[in-house]
Amino acid sequence: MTQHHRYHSPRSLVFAAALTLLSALPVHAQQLRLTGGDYFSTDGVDVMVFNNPYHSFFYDEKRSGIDIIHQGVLTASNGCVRLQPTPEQWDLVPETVSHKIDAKPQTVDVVVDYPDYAFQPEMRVMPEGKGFRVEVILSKPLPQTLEGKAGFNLEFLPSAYWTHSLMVDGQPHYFPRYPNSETETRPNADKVKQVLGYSTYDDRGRGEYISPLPFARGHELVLAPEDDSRRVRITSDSTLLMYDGRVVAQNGWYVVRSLLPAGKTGTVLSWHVEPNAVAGWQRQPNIGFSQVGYEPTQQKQAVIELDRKATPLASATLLRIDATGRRTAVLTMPIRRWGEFKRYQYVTADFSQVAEEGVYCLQYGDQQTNTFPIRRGVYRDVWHPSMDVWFPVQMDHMTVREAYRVWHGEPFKDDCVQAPVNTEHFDNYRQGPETESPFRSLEHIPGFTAGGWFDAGDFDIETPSHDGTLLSMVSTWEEFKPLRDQTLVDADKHYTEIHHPDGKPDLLQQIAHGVLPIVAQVEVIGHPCRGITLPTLSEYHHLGDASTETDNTVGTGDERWCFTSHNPHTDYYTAAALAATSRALKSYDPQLSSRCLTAAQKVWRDNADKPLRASVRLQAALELYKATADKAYLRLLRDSMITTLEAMPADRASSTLATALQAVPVMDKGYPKRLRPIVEAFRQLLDDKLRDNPYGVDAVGENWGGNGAVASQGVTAYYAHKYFPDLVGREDVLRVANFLFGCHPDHNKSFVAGVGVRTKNMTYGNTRADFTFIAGGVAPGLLAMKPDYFENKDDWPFYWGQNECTIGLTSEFVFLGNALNKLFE
Ligand SMILES: [Ca+2]
Ligand SMILES: [Ca+2]
Repeated sequence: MTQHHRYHSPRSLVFAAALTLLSALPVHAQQLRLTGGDYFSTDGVDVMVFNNPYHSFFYDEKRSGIDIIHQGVLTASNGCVRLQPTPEQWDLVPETVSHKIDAKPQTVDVVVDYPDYAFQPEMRVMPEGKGFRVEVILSKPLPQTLEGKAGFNLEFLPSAYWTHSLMVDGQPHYFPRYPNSETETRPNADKVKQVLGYSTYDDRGRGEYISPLPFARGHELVLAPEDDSRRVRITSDSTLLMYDGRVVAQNGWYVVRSLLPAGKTGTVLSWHVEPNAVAGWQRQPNIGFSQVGYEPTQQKQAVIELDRKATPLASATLLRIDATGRRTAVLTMPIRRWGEFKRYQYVTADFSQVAEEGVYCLQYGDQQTNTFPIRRGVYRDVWHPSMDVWFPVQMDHMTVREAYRVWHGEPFKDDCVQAPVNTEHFDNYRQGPETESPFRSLEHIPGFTAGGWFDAGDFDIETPSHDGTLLSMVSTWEEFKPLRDQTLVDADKHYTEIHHPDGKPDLLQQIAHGVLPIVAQVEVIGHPCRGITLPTLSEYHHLGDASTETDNTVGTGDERWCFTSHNPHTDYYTAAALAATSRALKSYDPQLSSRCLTAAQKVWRDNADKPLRASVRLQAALELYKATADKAYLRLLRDSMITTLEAMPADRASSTLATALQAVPVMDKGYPKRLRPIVEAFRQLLDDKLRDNPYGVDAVGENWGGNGAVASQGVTAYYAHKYFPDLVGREDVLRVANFLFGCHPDHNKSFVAGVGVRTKNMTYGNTRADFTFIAGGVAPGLLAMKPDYFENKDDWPFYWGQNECTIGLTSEFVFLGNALNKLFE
């Protein structure tokens, strides 16, 4: 409960209210204490100290070092000795050397290492007064090169603090809504190196970089003094400098920093940090339900997420709203306790018995949810925004218009050049000592100025994600034949227009567009490749219209690089995608279809001497058999499909099982009987998930949100239900849909942007700095922080693992959306 009433009450009432509180609650919030040996905690304040080390590949993710979870929200992060005022993602992050949690005397001691500078600062955190103390301890004086550069930083989430005040040594200020603090230019020779020697800054040959200047300085900072849920007081004998990281990177945070002194050892810096604790604070319940609504005949269950300290109520209520706005309670639902999962407890309320069509909402305690429908055909349109809007916006090499808006111009007319040999790239691309292609390093490669999708929020063409998306789209086509046409795609003019039918099914147009760079790889390079991406970090982090990424002129040095290395796994996956695509396009575009099949067969033949023992080879065999009816592929499937699945642990077999189920129509009569025990193990796995958490899916991901696994579970459940309805039911598919549509932890908005009554405000795509969404994109979902925190932020788009939509997940959702309709035909 918030206690804002005191700001507006006469003094006597405040006194009366305070007396009431005194009788009900402890006088003061408890001191921070190490709970369960993991992190410091008190009422509504959790302080994690390097429970989450810096990531070895994503570097600065703003979810490492010292983190503060304030009233259930990650509001401060990156507490650590850092080498820049406002570090960016690719600035150096330290490795953790040691991490000691000591319950007596309640300290956490961390030593980190910057190997490039032989610099190993120690940080010690301990409860102090109403907050905690951080000390930085040096065993050797600061290296000279880091004097004036190394400091202790703690970063604060802009969206949690803008619209709030700030007090600096008692003087009133407010947080800038938009970054407007000052910078200075400094010579590049003075710059602390970034990871792998890269530079995020394009200095246009000026030999200088920009360094932010502080917008406030003092010895006592009080952030958000007016807000009990956000107030943090920081004091130090060292000067506290406050920066706005957004002046150098739009995903920057507000940073509080003190420089480490030169020439000193021992405890060289100490801060007292006091995040406000509210005695007896409890998080508000999160009432999870499907924002899309429900079919009358399906099961309907709200999952309510509660603070662990909360006492569950006895019941919840379902209300119906009529045309005059009158609300009528139509069902009192007994609350059933489910148990604990991560940091919360869960209860459920069932309203399956209500089948009358209408507008409804749920009430638990004094909280009423937004409304949702119960009606027949509720899923009919759910996949339309993904195909009508989201996929068109992802189209590379096209100008994409929607009514008055041009989403982007035609990008990358200068694609592409051969990636140089021996290149380690920052986004998980690498080129070995050979080009493995007919091209020399940096030589222009023709044939890549059409087709493809931006695989996510960045501007690369990633081959494996294209393969997965094409396979999923062909499955959607062959299983459901959706003829929807709401998009104009003019491949010759490189022009796409949203909400403009052109007489051709949009799904086939997307398949034909997406496969172009993939088939070109086999035809021009000779085999599938890792993909095509931006050569430099300063190009890679581009925000804005993709057509301004390069100058669109061949030979000027800003072209994307084609990473031409390959391996049997990518080869077989690509062969599968090409073979599947050849079937879908057979009558729509016979010439492209035939190119795809020729390429698929070539890739298969070229790998004949490397018969990979993996399910991806079986997937390629299945797609090739369906495309050619060549019995050699069928023999391989008959010999290996079941044995391959039997050798896999059930929890890793879900997508292979989907392939095996898709093979049912082409296999012998005895096949379903042999497959049945595998489907039984899948049934067991679904039941295990229902015991793990009340949602019955892998709700929370570790490095990336969990929704990819959730959607994949739904697709496998759909095929399992199709062929083994006695083992896997309709509800096993619907559970996945309910989850994606809002019946999930943390908040109850639909993860599918724009689909449902209340949906994600922010997802991460081409428009990632615009605090908005592109309709139909599916958010990655809930992302974990060790040991028990998870979240999906919806006021801050920039966490890629939470909000960066991908073509793979969104194409799986299109399949599921069609499947939901099929279930109720
Ligand atoms: Ca169309
Ligand atoms: Ca160029």
